[in-house]
Amino acid sequence: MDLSLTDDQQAFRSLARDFLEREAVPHRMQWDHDESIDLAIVPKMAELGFFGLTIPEEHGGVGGDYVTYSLAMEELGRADSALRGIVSVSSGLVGKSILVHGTEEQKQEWLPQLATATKLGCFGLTEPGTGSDAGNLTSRATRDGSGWVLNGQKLFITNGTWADVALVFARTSDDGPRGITAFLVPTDTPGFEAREIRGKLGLRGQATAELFLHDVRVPDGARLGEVGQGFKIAMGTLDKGRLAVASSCVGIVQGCLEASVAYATQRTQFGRPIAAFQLVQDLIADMSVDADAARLLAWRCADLIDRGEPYGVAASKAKLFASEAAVRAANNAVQVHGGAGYVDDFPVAKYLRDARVMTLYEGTSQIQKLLIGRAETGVSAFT
Ligand code: COS
Repeated sequence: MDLSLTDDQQAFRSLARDFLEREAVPHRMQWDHDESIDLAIVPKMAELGFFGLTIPEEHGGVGGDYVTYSLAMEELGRADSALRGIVSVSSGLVGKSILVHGTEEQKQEWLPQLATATKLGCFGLTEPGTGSDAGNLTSRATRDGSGWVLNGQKLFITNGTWADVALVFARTSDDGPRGITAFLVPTDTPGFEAREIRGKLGLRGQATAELFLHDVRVPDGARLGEVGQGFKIAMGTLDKGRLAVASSCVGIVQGCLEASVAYATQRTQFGRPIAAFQLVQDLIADMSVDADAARLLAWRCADLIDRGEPYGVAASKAKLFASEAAVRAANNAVQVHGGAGYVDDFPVAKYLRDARVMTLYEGTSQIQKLLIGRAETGVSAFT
């Protein structure tokens, strides 16, 4: 489905698809079994421009608009959501936070490296005691002369063991969300430790870690934005992150649709391809509608960003719908495949496992509904 995409947007999409069909699709099951992608693909992805999208050329990126970014995230989701996470966390959540809130010095230090993936970033917001209630986080940053000392723990951090820099949100006063400050912490700083979390249901090729901060000392120059501005930085960045997750989910739905059509048209039962049965077509039709609807919601959000319009609620709607659609489509794709869908001979079991986290991270479906509900009613469920 195309909606007046420019030649450049279409060209990037087909370049991305060809690359991922060649470099990712043949290996994704192995990476999934190994619980690690082969990191040799990262510089190749960077060469194609995945990490530099929407980061201006003057900061080492390749520029480009958010519709192109959405197309890239969709292709990554269709191929392997574990790869999408590396890009959208490192150059998305971390890179975009620096781009919007960083000093010139911070931009020069980090953006060219994040945009070319010579360095990777991770986003340290979630803690063992605070997931949805991010404004209540308890990691602390205390003044120490001209710098800061950070202590605390972070949980479920994508790229945690691979990252060179962690964007850490820590409490600098007891003033709820207004008492949080953001810091760019090089991961080789003494006292910083990342431990990999193994045995995830999905996204097994992607590093997910627990972070421990024991008296981690950073200069004041590591502070991103003003003291007390950290929660707003996190929320603003997550709005764009939600577009990335939504687009990636479009890719999962699209992948499930393609796999189901391919299987249903060659698999015969009762003397006919199972695609001929109305109940199988029912499942496939739902996937097709979900792919279109989720894609249009993601593109609408991307277009709003490109036009400089408010996009937070559009991001929540896209993320809510697309993530739920990805779980639905993957579940139905396994149904179309029958027993064959329950093993790794086809991609649909992995799609189902990978899809499951999409309704949880970067704001659960319930949080997205409350944000949409607040926008519609003007009444907050959080206060
Ligand atoms: N962009 C910029 N600023 C924002 C913002 C956004 N998207 N959302 C909230 N803010 C600001 C508010 O304007 C407010 O500013 P003031 O202090 O000037 O009034 C401040 O942040 C605190 O806002 P509030 O207390 O109203 O918080 P919210 O109700 O907006 O946020 C929820 C509560 C639950 C919505 C929020 O904590 C959330 O999104 N939680 C989910 C976290 C998440 O996605 N975790 C996943 C981590 S990554 S895997």
